Amino acid sequence: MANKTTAPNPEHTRTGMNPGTLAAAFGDNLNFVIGRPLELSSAEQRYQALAQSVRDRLMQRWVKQVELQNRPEIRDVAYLSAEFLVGPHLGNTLLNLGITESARAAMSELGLDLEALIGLEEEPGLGNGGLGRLAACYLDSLATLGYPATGYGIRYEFGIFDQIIRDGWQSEVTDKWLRHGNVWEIARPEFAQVVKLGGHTEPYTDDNGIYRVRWVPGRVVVGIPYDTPILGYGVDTCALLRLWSAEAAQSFDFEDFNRGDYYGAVEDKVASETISKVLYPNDEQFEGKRLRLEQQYFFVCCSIKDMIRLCQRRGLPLERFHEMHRIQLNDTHPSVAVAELMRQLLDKHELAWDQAWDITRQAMSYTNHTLLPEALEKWPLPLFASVLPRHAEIIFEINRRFLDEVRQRFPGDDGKVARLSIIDESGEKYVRMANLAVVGSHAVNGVAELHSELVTSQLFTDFHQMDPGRFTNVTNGVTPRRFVALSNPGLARLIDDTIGPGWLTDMSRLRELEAHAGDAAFQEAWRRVKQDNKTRLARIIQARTGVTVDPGSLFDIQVKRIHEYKRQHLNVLNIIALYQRLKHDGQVSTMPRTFLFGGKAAPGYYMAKLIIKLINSVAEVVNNDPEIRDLIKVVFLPDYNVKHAQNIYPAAELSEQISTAGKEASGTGNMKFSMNGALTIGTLDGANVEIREEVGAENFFLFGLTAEQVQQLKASGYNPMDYYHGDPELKGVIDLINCGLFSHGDTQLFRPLTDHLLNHDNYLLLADYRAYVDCQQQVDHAFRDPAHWARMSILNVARMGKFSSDRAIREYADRIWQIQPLERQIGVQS
Ligand code: NBG
Repeated sequence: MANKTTAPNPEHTRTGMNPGTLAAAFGDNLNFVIGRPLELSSAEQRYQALAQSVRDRLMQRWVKQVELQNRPEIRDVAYLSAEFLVGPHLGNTLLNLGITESARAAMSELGLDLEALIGLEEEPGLGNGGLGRLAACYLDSLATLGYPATGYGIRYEFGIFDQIIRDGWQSEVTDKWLRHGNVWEIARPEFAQVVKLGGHTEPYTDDNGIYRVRWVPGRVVVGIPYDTPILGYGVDTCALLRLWSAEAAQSFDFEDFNRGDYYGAVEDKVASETISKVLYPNDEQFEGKRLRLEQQYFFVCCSIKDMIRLCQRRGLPLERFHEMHRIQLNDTHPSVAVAELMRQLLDKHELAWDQAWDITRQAMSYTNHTLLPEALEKWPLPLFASVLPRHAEIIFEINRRFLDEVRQRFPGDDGKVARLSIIDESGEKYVRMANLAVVGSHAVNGVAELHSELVTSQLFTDFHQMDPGRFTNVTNGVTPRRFVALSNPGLARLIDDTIGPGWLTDMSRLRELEAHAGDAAFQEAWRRVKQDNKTRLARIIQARTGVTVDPGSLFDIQVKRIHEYKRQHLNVLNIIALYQRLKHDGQVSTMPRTFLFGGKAAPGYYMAKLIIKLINSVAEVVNNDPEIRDLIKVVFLPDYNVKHAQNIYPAAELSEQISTAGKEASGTGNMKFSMNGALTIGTLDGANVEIREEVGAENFFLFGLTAEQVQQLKASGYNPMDYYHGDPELKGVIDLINCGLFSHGDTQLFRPLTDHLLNHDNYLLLADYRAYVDCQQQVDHAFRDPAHWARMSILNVARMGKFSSDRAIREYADRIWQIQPLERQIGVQS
């Protein structure tokens, strides 16, 4: 069919881009879609009408692209991820369409405030932290660079919990993000997929005498896709976010119903829908729950079937599946895809094993996001086989063939065979999902240079020895559209005015700022932007916590999930040391500082929750101590999420990236801070290493043991008590916590934390304490010289080009997926 969609026409209410057409579209949508007159509409309904108007403009572009993309020769990327932390859509889509100002004018004509409407959008919290946000940044870059791509995941009815703080403790509140519906998605029941679970397998011989297996499931659920196009910046191309929602295969079991067992009939419906109910709120902690495995399989099965459907619709034989679809496994959560694609190709489409395996390996690639042993997914074999009996068989066969190869290459090396095996047989049997992902992929990457190095030298040593060429690094990146242009419009404007536009899609151009780094007038303008952002954040802090902070103080910020390896409590130890010095030595001076924390703790992670309580307890004492004269303030900003992050990064002056070296795979907050002109205090961990390389050692506050030193210290027998006894200030700090100063005299409250530090200290806080505290004093010193600080800040931004997610996506595209932008793919054939 010919392309009937029209080009954007400024006169069309449905698609026009000027204030007049936008205002008219808004009115139409309010009347015809929402069904309210302006005067009687609620703020929420006005948000909906505006979002609907923007969505129309988005859909116009999407529809066009689908038509272009629907050819057999087009290769696309399927990014499989259990999490997508996309953040609110409205502001970002306006930015990408380039109509923020039009929309502002349109709303103001109607007496409405654009920012207020944007602020009403619920955040789709479909992720835990860095891993989910990375997936969202990658969709933004895929769309912006014009690569055909689909992000496949789960439409959780309840995303990551909302965090509230009660008496200093975290409590969790259900995230009802769909309460008012979701304007940005379109349900596609016509593309529903059926998913089998449980049951058993039956071998049989087909008409040609070939041995085959059929899977007789215990139950069946249906996956309904919900589509959200993600528009690129300044282009008409979109990536598609396709999230699956679970429904019962039949709403009612009529047999039960007729017997009068109404509740029994409804039971199946409830059980089926449970699968996509809720996101597991664990960041880097494996939870071996059956439901979690069902979630993983559910979205993987739907997604693989969807890709096969597309092949068939475009008339491509399945033998060429891997030429059409490149599948990226975002960590091991979707790694059952290896077995599922094999199952589809073997059982359903009757390909031979070798050919199916070839297709699978060429299609798949896997990104590892953590080395933490507690995060590695290992399913007890009996549990795995009871949910996925056919996949267990296929995995055994993959493993048998793979281990035969290992034995041939390394005769007699049983240790190696045991380590490489997809099945852990050292005790109870487990399926090692990371091994499955590596064996089934043609490329495996870590997310920063140091991390990728450790992936090969420590995690997958034997795999690397067998096939070094399979391993590579792609350092993470973040989108400067959301995290600079949208979050920090003042900075974006200043940069535009200084070097001209274009840098948002070519971040190497930021280097042109270097020439202005020493210019006093430019520094002044730079500081003014930061000051405005700090004033805005101070107002938010006041409104949300009641704490008054001085916008003139140094904003020192640590926002990220709460985890012992990220060492928020090391930050607290420094605050207490500073507090002690200020109280006991009147001579000590410090630049006024605001220590800001934010982040969620996994609900079952006791130590992380105790760290939150400690932060709030220290805040209570420090903030209310008249002797401190407001020189330092400590704030825990509740419910850290993408929406709040957008107000935080632009206001930061110091970015805390203080994980134990070797533990943070990459970090991406570190990049967002630095792009917004914050200086980093950090260890040589994850992407910090590369950030420091880029911005220059003189513009980065480095401290602490290296990953290698950490290992050596541990190997030589680390004793935290030595540091406690060897450093009177450190001893004073820990004793102060233990004496109950921060807990209304309760000497036991923080014992689990201090005891752990003194007796185990797995993350070497005490070993790094002195270096950290001294480095913080260098920060204080540097902050006294505003011109010097401004220069360092400007140079940080100027040299952050490498960390745009555009660079990362180009690397995946060229080195792992071998894929071209859509425009070029089409050009190539015509
Ligand atoms: C996280 C790492 C971060 C990294 C993100 C994105 C997991 C399992 N890993 O360091 O901890 O930046 O992934 O790669 O959430």
